[in-house]
Amino acid sequence: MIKVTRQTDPELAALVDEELVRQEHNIEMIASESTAPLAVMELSGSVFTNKTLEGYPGRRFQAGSEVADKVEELAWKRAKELFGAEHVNIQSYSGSTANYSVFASVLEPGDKILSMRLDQGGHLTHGSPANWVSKIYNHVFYGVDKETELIDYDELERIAKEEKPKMIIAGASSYPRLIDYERIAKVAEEVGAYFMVDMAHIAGLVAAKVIPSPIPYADFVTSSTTKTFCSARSGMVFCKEKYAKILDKGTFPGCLGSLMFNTMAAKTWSFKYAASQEFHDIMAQVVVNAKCLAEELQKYGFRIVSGGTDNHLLVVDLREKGITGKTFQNALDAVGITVNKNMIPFDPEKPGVTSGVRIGLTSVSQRGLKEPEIREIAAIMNQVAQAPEDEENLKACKAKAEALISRFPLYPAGSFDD
Ligand code: DSN
Repeated sequence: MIKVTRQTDPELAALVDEELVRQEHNIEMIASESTAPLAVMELSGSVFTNKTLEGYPGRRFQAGSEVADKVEELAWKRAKELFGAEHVNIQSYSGSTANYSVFASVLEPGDKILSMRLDQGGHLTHGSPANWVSKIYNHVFYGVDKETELIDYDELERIAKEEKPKMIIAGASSYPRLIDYERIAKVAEEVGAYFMVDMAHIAGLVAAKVIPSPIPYADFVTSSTTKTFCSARSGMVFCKEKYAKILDKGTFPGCLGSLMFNTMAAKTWSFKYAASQEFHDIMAQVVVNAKCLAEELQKYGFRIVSGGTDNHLLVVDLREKGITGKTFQNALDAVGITVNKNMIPFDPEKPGVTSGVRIGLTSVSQRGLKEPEIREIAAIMNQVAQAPEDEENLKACKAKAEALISRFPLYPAGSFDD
């Protein structure tokens, strides 16, 4: 797949090979990652890369759009059927720009947004002081209950009634539980706010109908198309038909420029694939595997935030093990298990250190790992946690991790032979 690069830039080709080997040999458990199917890789590098296009089918600013128009219309049809949505806009380049395009469509500078705190599971683009949106809008936040570590819906409702936000956002980067969209939609209606759900992390599970969909309840649903959706690095936005025109105008020309038609083609393929039995079965196994890992780690004495998981990820509180998220992340990395350090709710540690790690099950489930292998991973994780700086221990764990993952190829043999 990189034949020409190999001939023209061996130095770069070698780095691509090195990354393939890294992914092949590692147990990838970053919750926002998945493995792109080969068709997604092909289409992401297809001739649609060459086409500059702005606007919408039938209303493009550039000539020569007739083929691209058919692709975008096919994507709309497939995406709306898959998610049961009234309207979709698939021009976003990512989950972040999907969020920006909704803000650009319906908010004015100074408007107030109520969203989930970043340090309790929310997302940077929902109003973190570190993100540019915080310079434009006013942000207020809800969080989780200290005891249950579930979203504190009573607090959310109280803040919404006091603050009267123009928009309420649900959706998170590290929340392992289902979200009560119906309840938040009711609050939004009562206070006259738009209700937006960012389903970036869970879009694949929603598409496969293994967890409930926010689409019936929210005015706008945004998403990236990587993560559990397992497609190109890109984005999408769904909305009710009554907001279709305002969303399209807010997306282009309101927020974005010319299209990335290559990834749009890849997403179009994924909207078909995500309706397949194969994809459904993988997504169902993702949830089974996440629950299995949570239960196994609990048996080894790890505390799981909120007591478990309903989706593709879990957040592990390491304080009882006497190690930080940073230490555990680095030790696991050394044995070939890739996770990320993560704040736990009310974390006493700094964001660069943290008391927890976030673990995602999408990539390993795509590779075919099931409960027996997940139990092996839990045992390796426990062994790592017992002596995370002992080189002999890490060496032994690495051998176990490599032996395990070598039984489950990342891609079918020969996929990248030039
Ligand atoms: N928000 C980051 C994550 O969840 O890992 C990237 O999307």
